[in-house]
Amino acid sequence: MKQDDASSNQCSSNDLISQIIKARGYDAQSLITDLNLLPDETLFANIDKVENRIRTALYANEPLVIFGHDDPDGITSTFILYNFLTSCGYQKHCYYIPNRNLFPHGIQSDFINFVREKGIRLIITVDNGIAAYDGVTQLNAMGCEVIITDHHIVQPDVLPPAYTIMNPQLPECQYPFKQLAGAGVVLMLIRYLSRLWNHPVEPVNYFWTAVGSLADKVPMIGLNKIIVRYVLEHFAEMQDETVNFLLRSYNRLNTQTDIFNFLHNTAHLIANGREADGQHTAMRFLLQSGEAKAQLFEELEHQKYEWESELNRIFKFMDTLATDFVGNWFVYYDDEDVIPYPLLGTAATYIVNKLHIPTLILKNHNGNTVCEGRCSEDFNIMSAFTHCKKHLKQFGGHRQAAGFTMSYNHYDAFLECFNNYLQKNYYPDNSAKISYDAEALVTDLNYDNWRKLEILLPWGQLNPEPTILIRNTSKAEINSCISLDNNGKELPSKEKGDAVVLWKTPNLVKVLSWQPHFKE
Ligand SMILES: [Mn+2]
Repeated sequence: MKQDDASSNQCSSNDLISQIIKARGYDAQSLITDLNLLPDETLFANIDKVENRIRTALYANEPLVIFGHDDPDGITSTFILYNFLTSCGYQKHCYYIPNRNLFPHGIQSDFINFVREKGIRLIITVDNGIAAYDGVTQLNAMGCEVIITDHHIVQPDVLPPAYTIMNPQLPECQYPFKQLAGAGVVLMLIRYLSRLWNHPVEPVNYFWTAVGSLADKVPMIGLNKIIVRYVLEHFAEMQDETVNFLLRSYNRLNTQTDIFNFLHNTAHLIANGREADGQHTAMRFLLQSGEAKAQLFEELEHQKYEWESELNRIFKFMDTLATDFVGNWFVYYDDEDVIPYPLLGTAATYIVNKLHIPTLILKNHNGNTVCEGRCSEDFNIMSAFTHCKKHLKQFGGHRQAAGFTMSYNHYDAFLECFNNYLQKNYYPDNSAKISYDAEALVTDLNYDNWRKLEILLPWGQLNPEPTILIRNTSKAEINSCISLDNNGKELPSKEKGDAVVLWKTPNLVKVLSWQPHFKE
């Protein structure tokens, strides 16, 4: 009997990590993470102009507003800049977090009114602004200057007429890493200010940048990975009142996995808290202390709980839409108002994870049609929207996640345009079979091996949890070692077979594929 390659290669546990490193093409160099590897911030186009303008404002005691965004990346971006200015002795800065449930994305009339009433002349956007051509034009007309810091895709033909723009995606920007989150861009800005002003950047800023970056699902490679790994390795230095507060209601963080989960949990908490008039519960939670902080925390926890129940309801509904779906792209217009506006993107992502095809979810919102689009790496939904822009009022985003606003009477024309683009530019690769990083025995999925894998953290886009092939195993055998994720592929109850599993946490795997074991 011929031995099959795999069984002769009954990999010992030590082998597991080296198999994964090899499968992913990592070398020793790519596993080193050191803040000294961060590029020189002067490579950012316009960063000198940004510094100059903020310094002038600081000396002149000018009122200034940080215009944020109501997701964890926007909240952390706002908080990092706000706090840094406070620590430098800035006295007249405030923030404004728009509420996407009340107004469309970007600079809208609510913010314009706020600026007018407060008599503010200087605005710094964080995690947004690059698509705010009209908003910036209006602010300019009021005599304001707008500094844009953003990480979203630049549309060169509608670049806002801002005082200056800091965005790694600007064509002329020499900064080598383009995939920073909004918080990452702000972190690089304060590192630069800190250098020029001789004022320290507190280590906890890396913590908040990691929270924003993980929440924004930026690729966990390059600088994003360096920043998050720095937090995992130096967590003991990342102290501020909020981190200490959160740790009090958290179990001890013993491992890098625990810290990684703590970062995600913190992001989930501050994803809640939208209010009116530029206020935000999560921002107030971050900035307050003592009893007020504790109360705001309770409010956020409550909202998080409600949100999670709502999410479960939506996922169940999306399941009914996705079951037996046939087609190479998915579109759903939520006429019946089942999906709340803030969950459109989440609902679209859910469908992409299930069906692996480009997905659009639309609904009426404030008299317009709004849409969130999502897709896998085999498509570029932002290019598709750009192609259809004559039908859209406003659009923006990234390759795999973008959104737009349009007037309803353009819907049919838009769909036709989108479909045309898709016919010419989307080639789904159905033949792609599930690949894996390593082969192992089911008993290798143990705690000690997981701990060794922690050098590969943080998991995220382009650096997912390891996928492992286990040959000639059964449901009972896997279950005797580790728990099975309910969302994975169902395993036959008795039959033995070859399974590819995603190793998600020390004691949880999700089955991605299964086939009967091949015997000669
Ligand atoms: Mn962002």
